[in-house]
Amino acid sequence: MDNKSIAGILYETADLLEIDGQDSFRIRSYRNAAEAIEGLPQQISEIIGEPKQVLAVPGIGKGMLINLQEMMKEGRLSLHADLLKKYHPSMLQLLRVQGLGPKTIALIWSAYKVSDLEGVENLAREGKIRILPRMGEKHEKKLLKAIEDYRRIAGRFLLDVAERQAEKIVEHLKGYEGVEKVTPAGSLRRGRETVGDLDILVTGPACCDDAERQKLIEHIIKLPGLMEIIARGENKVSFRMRGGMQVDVRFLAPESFGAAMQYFTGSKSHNVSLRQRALKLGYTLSEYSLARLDDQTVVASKSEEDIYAALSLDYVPPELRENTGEIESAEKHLLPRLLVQPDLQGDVHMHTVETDGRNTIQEMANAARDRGYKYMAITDHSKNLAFANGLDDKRAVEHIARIGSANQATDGIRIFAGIEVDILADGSLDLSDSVLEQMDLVIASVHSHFDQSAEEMTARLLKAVENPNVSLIGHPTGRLLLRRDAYAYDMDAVLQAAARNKVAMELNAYPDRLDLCDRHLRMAKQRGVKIVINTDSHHTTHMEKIRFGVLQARRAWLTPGDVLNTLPVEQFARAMKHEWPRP
Ligand code: DGT
Ligand code: CA
Ligand code: CA
Ligand code: ZN
Repeated sequence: MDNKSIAGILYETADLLEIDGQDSFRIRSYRNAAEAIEGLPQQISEIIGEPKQVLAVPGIGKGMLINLQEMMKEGRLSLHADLLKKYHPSMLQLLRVQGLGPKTIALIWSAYKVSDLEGVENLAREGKIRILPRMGEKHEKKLLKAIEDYRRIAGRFLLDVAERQAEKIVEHLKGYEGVEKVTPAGSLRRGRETVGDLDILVTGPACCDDAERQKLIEHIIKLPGLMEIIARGENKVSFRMRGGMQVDVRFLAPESFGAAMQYFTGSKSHNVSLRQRALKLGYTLSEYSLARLDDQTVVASKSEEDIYAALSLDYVPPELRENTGEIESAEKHLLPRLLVQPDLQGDVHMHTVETDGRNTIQEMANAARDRGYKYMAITDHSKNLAFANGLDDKRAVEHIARIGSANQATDGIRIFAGIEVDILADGSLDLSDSVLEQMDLVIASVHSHFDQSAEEMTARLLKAVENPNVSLIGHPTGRLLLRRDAYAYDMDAVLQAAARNKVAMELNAYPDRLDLCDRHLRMAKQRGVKIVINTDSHHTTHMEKIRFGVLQARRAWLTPGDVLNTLPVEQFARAMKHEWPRP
């Protein structure tokens, strides 16, 4: 353990002691020690064998020495660990919110036993913070603002937010005479689950001359919603939008557009590997061109396809450019035929007005049919989700009948009767087996007790996977992007059990979930687990979110064969009863 990590733990301990209402002298002793250790020229680890030297550090007494010895020996501080167990690790994130100090956090904790960002935000929205002692409406407003800022400073944005922002900018630029091509590059083009900043590339006559470019910049900065200009140069303008997103717009000559697209799409580590390959082949690769090393003759620059071809590589789709084997595969012509949206024949996770959805069975079915789907499933919630008016056994059976009648009455699409049943804390399901048996498909999801230990959560999910009525696990890690972490469990064990039992994993396409994530999807594929891509639509307009799922599937190298809802309807129905197609 280095000084920095030691100090970090001591600071956190001080904050947690304060939340715990301990006396100020004790709290101060932890903060003082942390400060002293941060400023120390030598490492504590080097002098820990000489207690006298450690005690000579101002701010460190006998009690603190024992703490330091424990940290050196065990790699942890039991007091810190105990406090975290008592208050939950999410407390630490709360402490990082500016203006939300230990005192306020303690107050909220003692009143509501809430310790996470999302929970506190909900309390504030419901007006439950203002009624606490020494609080008021103003504090509550400030708190909401602070949480919003925290998220913004954390500095990343959901894919759909970034995409919407980019579309507005592209539209604004396209309306300008002399602009020919406008393309977002960077992480947005790669379909990464969150986006840091937008990288937008522009080319056309308006980019080819200094005076023209300055005029174009004048046009750009009239963009509605632009908050501040960060940098204004010859070939680039950077600005920040209301809401905090930063945008880099770059002006390019048409002849180097392909090289720039390649460079600014990234990822950085893909580019590093590609440049190394270029060097090995006697070329140099830059944002302007691929050129020969000896005489600088340009070999390729107009299009990305030209560049990859000149490097003897198959074209690498942007979603794969993360330097996780795509260059080797492109060289050997082994890149997979990635999933595309038209491969999907249905969307099988949807809610209706019967629980927390906004539309009827019929409205959802019509919308799915309009999208060209051959099948869909209604999967309302079960009773454990009381706030969503979840179904009990009796209502679930009645709902099956309603879905059946809608299916009878509707041409052109098969409506499956399903359920999204809660996986209870002990891994049992929220509805009777005799009811679940009657379903065409059963999605089992965790919606409560997220804070179980990894062992408990693993056992819970394994039990659900082993239930013969379960067809797939819904949003398998429960994460909410930029809001809530995945719950911890042994993913490998669960995937292996899923492969054995032929239980699929969902890729929940909703942009704040994207769950499983690309990395876990690839892991699932390697373990032989099939995927179902769903939107979890609560409204007919949500179905279009499916494309964010397709992007993540592509990033995970998935082909149509890896995804069950590419199957024709009868085969899909069998796959939901553990009869997967042979590879
Ligand atoms: P983000 O914005 O954090 O979501 O991620 P990116 O990938 O959009 O990263 P960004 O905006 O910093 O840069 C855009 C692309 O430009 C990046 O994917 C690759 C390229 N790039 C930026 N800096 C470098 C660099 O130092 N070396 C190389 N090879 N490429 C770079
Ligand atoms: Ca970027
Ligand atoms: Ca950037
Ligand atoms: Zn759902």
